[in-house]
Amino acid sequence: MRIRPSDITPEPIYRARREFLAGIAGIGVAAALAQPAFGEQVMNVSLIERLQYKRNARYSTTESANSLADITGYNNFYEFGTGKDDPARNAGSLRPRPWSVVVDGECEGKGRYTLEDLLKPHALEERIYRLRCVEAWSMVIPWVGFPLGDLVKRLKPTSRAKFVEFTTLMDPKQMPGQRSHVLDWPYVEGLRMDEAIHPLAILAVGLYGQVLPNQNGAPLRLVVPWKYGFKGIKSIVRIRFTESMPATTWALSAPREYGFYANVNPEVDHPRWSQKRERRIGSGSLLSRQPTAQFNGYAAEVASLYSGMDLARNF
Ligand SMILES: Nc1nc2c(c(=O)[nH]1)N[C@H]1C(S)=C(S)[C@@H](COP(=O)(O)O)O[C@H]1N2
Ligand SMILES: [Mo]
Repeated sequence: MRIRPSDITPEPIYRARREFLAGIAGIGVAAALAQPAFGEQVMNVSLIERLQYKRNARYSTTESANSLADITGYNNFYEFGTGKDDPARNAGSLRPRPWSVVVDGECEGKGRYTLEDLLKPHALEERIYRLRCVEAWSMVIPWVGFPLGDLVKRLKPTSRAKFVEFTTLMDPKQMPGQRSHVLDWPYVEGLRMDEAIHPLAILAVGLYGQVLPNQNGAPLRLVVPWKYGFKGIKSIVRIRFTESMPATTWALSAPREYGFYANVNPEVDHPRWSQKRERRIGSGSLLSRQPTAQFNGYAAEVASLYSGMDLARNF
């Protein structure tokens, strides 16, 4: 991994993760590598927090990844404030374990799953994906996760299921941003079924080889690399299969600006700014502005999902 000494996680975050790991040991975590704890004594971060996974080169960009400092220090997670540095400062109050996910709606696999049970059958992969925020900045992130489609298959949607809806935790005690009505909480996102089972769509549980930091959506978040970042809902507590299109948070909040599809599209400007270019976070000032690619560079894989659709109307 390309973790530099300067990227080492601050101790409080690290401690929260270690507690988290104690809860999910045995589900792909390198539990055997964990050393015995002595009170709150600091242990070797890279050994204890590393997840077991295989790299997926086929679905990874060769662009160089952003630093862990960029990825964990420049975030959108309005449940912890609307500033880019608010999540890093405030997300310590989130308790990502114990955690469970309710599955309901049009499927056979309804029920409440502990995080351990939800993850158990799924082998983890590292995939280095571009993330393009609707605000015209971008990053490259080495996620660790598994295909959402594998989970969908396992939950056996009925023939009536046309969409998958995801919901974030609602708990103003853990998520102080929910005390302000900046969005209609809880945060909800959704995908059409064919999008959800596309092999590029993943549920992430880690990044840079370690469990997700709270500010990046611990313990479980969606990553859909051909869509604007806001589709990548964090800290998921509910997965529901529906017949009709889910009412999603940003589309409800500003329907002229944010649609259900939210495919990255340099041809369709946001009403208040252009989407033709993007600023790569962390790169030198000369090269930091670069053109945005159709479907964020994943057109060869996903354009066929939208054949026949007017993408200027279905934005
Ligand atoms: N629950 C929740 N999920 C969320 C958001 C949010 O505010 N709340 N922000 C979204 C936006 S706009 C982006 S760009 C990505 C940012 O993910 P990152 O901070 O891990 O890079 O998370 C998305 N998921
Ligand atoms: Mo975003």
